[in-house]
Amino acid sequence: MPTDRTRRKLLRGTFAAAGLGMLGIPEWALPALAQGETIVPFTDAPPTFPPPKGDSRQYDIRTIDGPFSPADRFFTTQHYGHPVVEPAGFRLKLTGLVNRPVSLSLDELRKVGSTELIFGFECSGNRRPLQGLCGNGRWTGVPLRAVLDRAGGLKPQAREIVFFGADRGQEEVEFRTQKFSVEQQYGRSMTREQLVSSDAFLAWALNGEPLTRHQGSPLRLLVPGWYGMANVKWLAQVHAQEDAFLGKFQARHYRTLREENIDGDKKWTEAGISTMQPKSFLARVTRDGANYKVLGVALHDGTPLKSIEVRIDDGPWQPATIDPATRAKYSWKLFTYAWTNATPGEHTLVSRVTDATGRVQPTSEELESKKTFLEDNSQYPRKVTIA
Ligand SMILES: Nc1nc2c(c(=O)[nH]1)N[C@H]1C(S)=C(S)[C@@H](COP(=O)(O)O)O[C@H]1N2
Ligand SMILES: [Mo]
Repeated sequence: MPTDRTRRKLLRGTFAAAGLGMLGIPEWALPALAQGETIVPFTDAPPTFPPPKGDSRQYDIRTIDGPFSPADRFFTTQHYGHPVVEPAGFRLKLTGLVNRPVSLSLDELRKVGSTELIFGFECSGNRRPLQGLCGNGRWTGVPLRAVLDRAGGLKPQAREIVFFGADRGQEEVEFRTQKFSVEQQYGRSMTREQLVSSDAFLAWALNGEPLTRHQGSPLRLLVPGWYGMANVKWLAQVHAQEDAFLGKFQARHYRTLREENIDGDKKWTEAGISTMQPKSFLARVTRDGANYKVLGVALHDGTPLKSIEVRIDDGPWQPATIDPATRAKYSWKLFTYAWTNATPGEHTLVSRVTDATGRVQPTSEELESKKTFLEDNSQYPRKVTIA
């Protein structure tokens, strides 16, 4: 008997294959605040975003002014700081169980192909109150499979593909009663099946400009539909191997502990983090005269969405409108809701997203079986006071 989770995964796969793709020709893009429009602040959480700290930066989602997040405001986070990788001497190494190990310069990669990918993602730790570890980009680069072809493809024994960044740091590895301090590169892996069914992409530009150091210059991996940790920045090496990769950021750091009901038994499960759970949250409420407008963000794994809805207080769920400029399969989705008849006093506003496989964004109560804080896609009610 498949568990609920594996069944959902199967369903999701089917729909993802049917994919909406890039259907929409953008008809409108959400503007910055229009003249006469003012922000109605949320009263339930600190209204200020922290200034960039060291190498990390959150995206102040109240300032969203178009489908794509500008490179100089794009959120950024990583474990070992920002290494400097000179584009001139750069080589991407393809090693291990590939038919013809190669190393490719940026020019050689560009000759393999150059296409665009619209992809919005969040860090798996993105959550309330700020929800600022997310962004949407128009990336330029080449599909990973075309680059693997330059290495003659994967050998039959290759079962795991490991992606190493140029950044490294000292880590403690515990083994029973022993502890070792070892240098590790940031490393993430995908199984061959995950890779083949993904649209993994190597990007050298964001919104038409070469990647900044924050964004992983000169080259980064993007795994559309997956949480941020998969998008290895400062990509240095792609290594194919037979064994599972058990590096810290694969095997330990990015996982979720849940209490699950499996065939009538309560079981504690730990699972690695991969694709984004469908999620939405409100970015701001604005007022123009007597008219109120709600703007929100939805993030998902590329499975078509059935609906994004907004609810005011105890009212019914009402459909929100998705900005057609964000309709691409892996784009984040921006949505608006025109709030008419707002009455004076305090109100609670919340959004939820439902995808085509029937997955509904859960409430925090429904997510209580998830014990660790990553993958928090719970509905996030916000309060505003209407004067
Ligand atoms: N090389 C490298 N890549 C990395 C990381 C890292 O520490 N090192 N952090 C990952 C995590 S956890 C996230 S959320 C994203 C953040 O991407 P951004 O800084 O472009 O927003 O980068 C990912 N790629
Ligand atoms: Mo992350």
